[in-house]
Amino acid sequence: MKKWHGELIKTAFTKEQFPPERYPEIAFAGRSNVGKSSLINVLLGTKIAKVSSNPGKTRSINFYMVEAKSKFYLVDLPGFGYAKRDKGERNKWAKLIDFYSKNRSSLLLIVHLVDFRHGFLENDIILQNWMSSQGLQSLVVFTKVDKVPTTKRLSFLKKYAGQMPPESFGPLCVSSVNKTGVEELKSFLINYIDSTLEEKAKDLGFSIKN
Ligand SMILES: Nc1nc2c(ncn2[C@@H]2O[C@H](COP(=O)(O)OP(=O)(O)OP(=O)(O)O)[C@@H](O)[C@H]2O)c(=O)[nH]1
Ligand SMILES: [Mg+2]
Repeated sequence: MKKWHGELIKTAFTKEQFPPERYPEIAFAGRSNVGKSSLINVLLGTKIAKVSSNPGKTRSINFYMVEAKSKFYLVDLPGFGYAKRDKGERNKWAKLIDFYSKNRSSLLLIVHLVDFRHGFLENDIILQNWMSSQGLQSLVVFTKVDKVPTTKRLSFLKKYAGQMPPESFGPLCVSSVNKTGVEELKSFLINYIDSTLEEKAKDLGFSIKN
């Protein structure tokens, strides 16, 4: 697939700092340290998002404008479940993420990243329940698959299959280290944006197909 070009448009600590809803948005959510920012870097082919081995690195909602087949925003959300931040700060993030996802009509999909080694933990289940209560569409992406030997991957997938929320897409498996699954993820996202926009246009009574 064609290379994606990305640019950091906005770092938002408050809702007033969100950019206008001009393009479709795909948000990356998941526990701290699961590899959200690393995957954004791999998708964009540049070290644009800050990555750290210490959980809790991304503390703002970061909007990246992507120029691919169509233009859209990739949105890097602060990780959740990081106990070392103080409660006040964690509540502030939770409120900001909650506000973002409830009020963003341009938000098409949440990519829920889950560490392949650990599978769905308590916080992931809370996130899934919350997304389905909000009617948010999600795609499950297992990260860091390079950390699991190839011979064990199928049994891990079988183990997690029963925990997949029925209404979400996926799972896809990726590694930001050796780029496993990255092209597949890119294709999924482009096709998803195209078909969702086409559907929305149809609802409005016109076609956007070339
Ligand atoms: N082996 C391996 N390590 C990875 C992979 N993706 C990320 N990492 C490492 O995991 C750590 C956390 O990565 P980040 O991308 O900062 O994680 P994050 O989800 O953005 O974390 P927060 O911003 O704290 O929410 C870093 O040390 C990365 O180098 C992967 O696919 N394989
Ligand atoms: Mg991050």
